[in-house]
Amino acid sequence: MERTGPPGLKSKGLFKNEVSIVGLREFFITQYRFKITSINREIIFYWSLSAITKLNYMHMHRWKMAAIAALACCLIIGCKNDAPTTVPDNKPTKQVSIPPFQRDSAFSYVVKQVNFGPRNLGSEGHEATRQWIVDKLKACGLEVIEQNFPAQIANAGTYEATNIIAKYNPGVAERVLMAAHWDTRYIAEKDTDIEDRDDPILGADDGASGVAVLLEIARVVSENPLDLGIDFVFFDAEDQGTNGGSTDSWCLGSQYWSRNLPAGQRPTYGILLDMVGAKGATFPKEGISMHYAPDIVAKVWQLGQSMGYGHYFVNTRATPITDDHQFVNDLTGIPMIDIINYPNGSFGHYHHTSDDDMDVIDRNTLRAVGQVVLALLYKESVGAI
Ligand code: 1BN
Ligand code: ZN
Repeated sequence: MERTGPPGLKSKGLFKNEVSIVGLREFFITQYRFKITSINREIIFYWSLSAITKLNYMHMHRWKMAAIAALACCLIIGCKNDAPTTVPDNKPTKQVSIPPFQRDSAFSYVVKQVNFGPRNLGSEGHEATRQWIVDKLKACGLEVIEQNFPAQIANAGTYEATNIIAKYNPGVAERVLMAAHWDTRYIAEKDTDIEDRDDPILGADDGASGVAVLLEIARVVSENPLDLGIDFVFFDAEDQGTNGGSTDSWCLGSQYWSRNLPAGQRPTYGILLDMVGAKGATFPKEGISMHYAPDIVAKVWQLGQSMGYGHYFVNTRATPITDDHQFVNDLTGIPMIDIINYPNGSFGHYHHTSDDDMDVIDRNTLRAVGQVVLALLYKESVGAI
């Protein structure tokens, strides 16, 4: 098993994924103690000042005043050493073993999809990828449903599209929705080369990365059972919209899924993964996620930072992005966040260009996202987060 955690955690000789709760507890205890001791220090300081002033009025001997001042100093310095306190620790202490997310496996799933070619609606790559995703999910023992719907693409006709839904622990009431889009854009409208702008993109990051992380999570949970329901949804027709046109021209799969949600079981919340595989990716706290699901954002980003992935899960805000989570939030009321590489309110240089290929993918980015989501799911399953 890999031992590549942050130095502080590694020095304890524990696996990165085993230590997360301990690390969190220590962090909160330290924070709490610091507050208590600074307050104590202030109280002792002002108490000493007033005592010395009063004694001065009482004409006390200077040596007695000096002794009291020295005692106060000792107390102040003593507090600074953060001696153990009896502060109650209200953080969850339940231990849970979090299995490793295999970055090489996820990376191979990106390669596989890219090798199918562009996966825009009506393409050969689209059909081959649909079948491959379904087969992978069935091989994990998941219950798979193909939800077909007609997708109308502006000026490009109507295509048969498919949301792929896979249920892990279908009988368990407490459920989390995990989603990504599996189609790729039919044009490279931002390409620097004007001649290439009509070509479909490979979508290594914009499409394949989210699917790859979800498939690796499906593999891990099928081999390491947990007591939580997971609804994996692979949305189709997310990326066929019109730039500057109607918002509704994007995210057709999530719109259809949201309008046709079966009655009964509803996931408590959802996480969308979009563009989660690029080198140097950063995931800001995106506007729609913050509007509809600030608690989920806080939970995921704090967890990511506590696991040593703070350089991905950054504490910056990003303007709202039209993406599948917008329609799930608007149409179903299920709070859903988007983990998306959108630094400083803009996409990477490769976005919607022919450069969105394997060269932009970094298996460490895939691992960071996958390991944080896995930790979240396993902790949720025992109520440890
Ligand atoms: C994200 C990645 N999206 C498409 N590729 C969604 C989107 C739609 C972002 C419209 C901006 C505008
Ligand atoms: Zn896109």
